Amino acid sequence: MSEIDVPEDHPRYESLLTRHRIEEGVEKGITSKQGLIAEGRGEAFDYLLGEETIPSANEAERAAAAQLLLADHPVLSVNGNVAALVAPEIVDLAAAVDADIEVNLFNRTEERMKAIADHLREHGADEVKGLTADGRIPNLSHERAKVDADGIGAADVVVVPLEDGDRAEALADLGKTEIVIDLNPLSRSAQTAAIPIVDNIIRAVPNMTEHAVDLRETAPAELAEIVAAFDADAALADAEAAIRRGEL
Ligand code: PTJ
Repeated sequence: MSEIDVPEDHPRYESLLTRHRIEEGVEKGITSKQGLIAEGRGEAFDYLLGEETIPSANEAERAAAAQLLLADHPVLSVNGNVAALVAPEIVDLAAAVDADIEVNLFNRTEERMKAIADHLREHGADEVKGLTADGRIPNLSHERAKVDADGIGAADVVVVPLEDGDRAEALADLGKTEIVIDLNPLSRSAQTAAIPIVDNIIRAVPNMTEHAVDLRETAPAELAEIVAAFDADAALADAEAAIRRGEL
């Protein structure tokens, strides 16, 4: 048995585990109630994708790892759903690619900011950015625009999981290279990303870390080739085709 009272070989184990973590996140004041709805949307797409990492998503995760290793100042953005689902895995990815972790919320309240930062620290994060909030993303309303000037504000590459389209677009407009994790290939966030990863975050983040560990000794020129060979439009089209096949 595991952290939920369901055997790990249950066919819907991952999905039930994910729901359980999101519920716990809401109870702990980490995840917003809207996060429950976002999770439901994600689950529907994951179901149609066969609840597995399709090959084009694996390629995206490898390209994302290469892009993060090449970055001068990579930042992993964490919201209430991400913290509830993959806090230890985010800490591992940050260590593997030497990235900052920043809490960045759509529904920002100081209580949730603090609860998420504490949760990340409990799972091994040394430093959590986002609470200083001395920077702004232009063209977004006040609370949603807050970032740390020396975090997302100064980042060249940002991982933005489960984000709404407005913020993903506003971040991309700032000239940041955006890696988006989103199960909906048609979402604006996925469409604006330099590297869209159409996969469940619970599979995507550990797989990115594995790729980063494998690529750690790779020369920058070769990493750049991996990034250049990745075709975002083809990956999105492939994910959409996989979802359409799942509908039949
Ligand atoms: O914690 P906050 O205040 O920052 O709020 C976070 C949410 C997620 C509520 C907010 O960003 C939001 O409303 O997001 P959306 O617009 O519902 O978008 C979430 C996207 O993530 C949707 O396209 C979902 O399909 C996708 N998604 C949901 N769960 C997962 C997912 N993608 C990958 N893995 C998941 N587990």
